[in-house]
Amino acid sequence: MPDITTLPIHSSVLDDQEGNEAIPSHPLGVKPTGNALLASWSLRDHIGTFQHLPDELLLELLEYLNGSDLLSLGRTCKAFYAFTRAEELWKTLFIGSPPDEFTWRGTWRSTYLNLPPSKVPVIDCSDLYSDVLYRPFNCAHISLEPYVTKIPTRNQIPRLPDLSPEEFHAQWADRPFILTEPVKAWPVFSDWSIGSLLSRHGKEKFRAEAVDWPLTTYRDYMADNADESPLYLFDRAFVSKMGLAVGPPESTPDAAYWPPACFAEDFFSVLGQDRPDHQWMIVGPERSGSKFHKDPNATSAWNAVLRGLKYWIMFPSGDKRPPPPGVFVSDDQSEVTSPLSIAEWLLNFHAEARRTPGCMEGVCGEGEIIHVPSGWWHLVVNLESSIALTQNFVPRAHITAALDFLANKPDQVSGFRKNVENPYENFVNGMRKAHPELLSQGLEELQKKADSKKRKWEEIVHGKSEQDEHTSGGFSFGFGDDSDVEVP
Ligand SMILES: O=C(O)CCC(=O)C(=O)O
Ligand SMILES: [Fe+2]
Repeated sequence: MPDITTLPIHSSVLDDQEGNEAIPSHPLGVKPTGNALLASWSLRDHIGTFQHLPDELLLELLEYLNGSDLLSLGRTCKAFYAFTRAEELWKTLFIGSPPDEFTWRGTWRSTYLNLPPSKVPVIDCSDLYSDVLYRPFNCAHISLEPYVTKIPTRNQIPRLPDLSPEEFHAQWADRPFILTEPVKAWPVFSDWSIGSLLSRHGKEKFRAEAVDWPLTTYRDYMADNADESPLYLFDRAFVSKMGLAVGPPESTPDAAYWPPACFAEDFFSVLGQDRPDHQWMIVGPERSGSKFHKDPNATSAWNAVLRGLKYWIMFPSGDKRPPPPGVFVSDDQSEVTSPLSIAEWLLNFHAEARRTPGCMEGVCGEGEIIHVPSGWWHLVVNLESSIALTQNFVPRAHITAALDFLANKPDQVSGFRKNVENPYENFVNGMRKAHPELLSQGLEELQKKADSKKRKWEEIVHGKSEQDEHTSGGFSFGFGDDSDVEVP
């Protein structure tokens, strides 16, 4: 039974309820499934036995075909033509065997097949009704505006000109905030634009998710793609690739940028060359972004926007807090599933998220920098093409969190080079040499935390078993209260 509530009936002719711009028509004219209820026939009637399969399964079957098989199938009828045009199929084929040289041609299919626009026929598939084909197109065109405006006052991420290290440590290490001033003094803030980066580093390859592309190719992609989740350039080696000097201007000749004073202290620096990945250049078109996640190894982060505009939505985490709406975490917290694209999450969960206690939202503009405290969930979407720099760090307030993570979640530790065998030991040794007192404090806090968990656990087991002895005489675990205790 088609779910006509999931997508608007022939939305291309309707403005949405908020009066935002209408979604344009699907390039092949495909309409949401609900429209089939008003139609006397469908192109799907002509795919023989396959018409008995749901669209999701059809598309999954097509994932087993190579490029030439997809082309052959697409020639058999209009419905299969529309199905074999699904961009995800061609993106997977392209990424599975990327050619050495290619020209970005506006879609993954045209790029994979090296088809100029004049060779892509316009075929009318307007008698095909399929949410599966229409949804990615719809998500690539929704207006972001309703989600990123009218932020309730209680949710607004505080905005400040700047903070001293003392203010940060005393009051702000656990709170998101935006600083409006320090980045404006960085040379890269005045120098960098897509154009200036292209002229200096156009041929250099940068990592964008699973591919390494020359910046010129990525620029072509940014300017002309219709992806629901645009490919995001996220390069951890940009400092060496671009020959940048990073550090305080007083001590670093020709410094391109430096962490603002309040973020300068970073205890992972005791790891030297063995620290995990910690700095990235991030470039992406409008609608690109990062799905909900927490930053690695219990680090905090700053993220500075040089060009563009980013919307942030964040939630604190903790033993007793559920993950953000629409995000699922395994019992041991090791696996996070955010199954929806950013646009689909906005459509389905943003309203609930905005009402959820703890939610913080803000827009970080050019020359501004946001603080992401250790352990906070965040989802980010670019409202314009953007260039940003980000760095992860461990401030003194979160030394214990970092020790705890490295010691107790070794399977989730990430970003260290393969030859680094024991990050926890390295961190403890580095701290012992450089900051012995802070290390003792951190280890003491860790011990207290472990003791308190153990106590709670024993209270539950012991308390209940005693009670049970009085009642039924048997033993049982009973988590009657809402305590959220991990078994030590
Ligand atoms: O700018 C963005 O997309 C956010 C990046 C981010 O959250 C991260 O690097 O962990
Ligand atoms: Fe992040």
